[in-house]
Amino acid sequence: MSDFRFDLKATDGAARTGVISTPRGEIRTPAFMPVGTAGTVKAMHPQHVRETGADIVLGNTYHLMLRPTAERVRQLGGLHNFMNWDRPILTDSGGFQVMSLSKLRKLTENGVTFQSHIDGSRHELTPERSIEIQCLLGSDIQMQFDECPPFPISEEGSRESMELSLRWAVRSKQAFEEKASPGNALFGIVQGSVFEDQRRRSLDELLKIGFHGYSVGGLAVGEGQEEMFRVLDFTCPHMDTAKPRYLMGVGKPSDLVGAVARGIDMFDCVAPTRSGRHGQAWTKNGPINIKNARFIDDETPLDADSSCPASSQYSKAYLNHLFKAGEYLGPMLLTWHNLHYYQQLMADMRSAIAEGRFDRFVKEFEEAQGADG
Ligand code: PRF
Repeated sequence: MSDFRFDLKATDGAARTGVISTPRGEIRTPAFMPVGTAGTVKAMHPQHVRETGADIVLGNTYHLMLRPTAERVRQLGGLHNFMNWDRPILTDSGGFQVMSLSKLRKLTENGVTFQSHIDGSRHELTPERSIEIQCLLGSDIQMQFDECPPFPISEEGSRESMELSLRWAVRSKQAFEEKASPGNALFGIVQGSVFEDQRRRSLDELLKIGFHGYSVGGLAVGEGQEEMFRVLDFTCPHMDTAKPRYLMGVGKPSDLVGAVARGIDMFDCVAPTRSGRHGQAWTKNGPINIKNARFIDDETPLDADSSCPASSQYSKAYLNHLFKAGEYLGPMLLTWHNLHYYQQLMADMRSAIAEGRFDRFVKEFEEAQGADG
């Protein structure tokens, strides 16, 4: 069986393009990972997810441990078999979702206890249990257990949280070494809010522990794009150039372009799927809301030149009708279109970097998108 590996193919300024190799297939970077929280990329068939160009999808420890449970997924042949997706899966470790979704949370040195948002039942997640669950699911790329502090947070509060995440990083690595299968990978997560010295310490300590890749956590939590880019500006230059870099929970298209320009290789975000279900579609000229009355008689498709059926074979008037009538096909088609738009954007960035014209690409992207992209 082949190992987990990252090969950098080309750089252009701080931007990078490469390939992550895993036993379940290759991931071309910069990569966008559609979010498949509960064992499904909502409103999408797995084969269509693949046809948009996705090399990997994301799954969530938190949701799957509650329903149908990690042990049941294992019993049913693992998450890949369960959801009929045979390519790589990255799983988040659960802490972030506990903090945003569960009730009555209690954080201690050992981990976090909480009540399920589904039925109120009590559960505990620790670094050891999180890694055990990610192994039961059969995750190819696992995340360390961490705490994502809110924004804004005091310097002192952020430091305590960041130090706790570092101690959890050590325990996550230990558990991973005991439980994981050959070819699996574990990523550390850099925390430290918007504080340069804390980000630096977090990263330096994670580098000493040693991971297959490094995530930047604690961003896109309300600080705004400019502040997020400022944090990337002082964090990315110190990251290991030989390892993949993953910006968690980001973002809209302009976030992706700006973060790739600063050296990020991997992203996940609910934006294309969630906003697609609510009627928002990304286009070459920025986002539109298909429910808007101006589309009621618009016979043009979202993108006539696209290879994606959802983008080229249905008129805006029809999509507008589907949403107004509350038909399932509306959210399905817009999700499909948005995921294709995102994957095309990643493919375009990979080509631009490989051909040494990324600066020009960024300028053209910004001109075409307008303010909301
Ligand atoms: N930690 C983890 N998952 C995450 C985040 C984090 O900080 C974020 C922050 N945007 C999204 N998902 N484990």
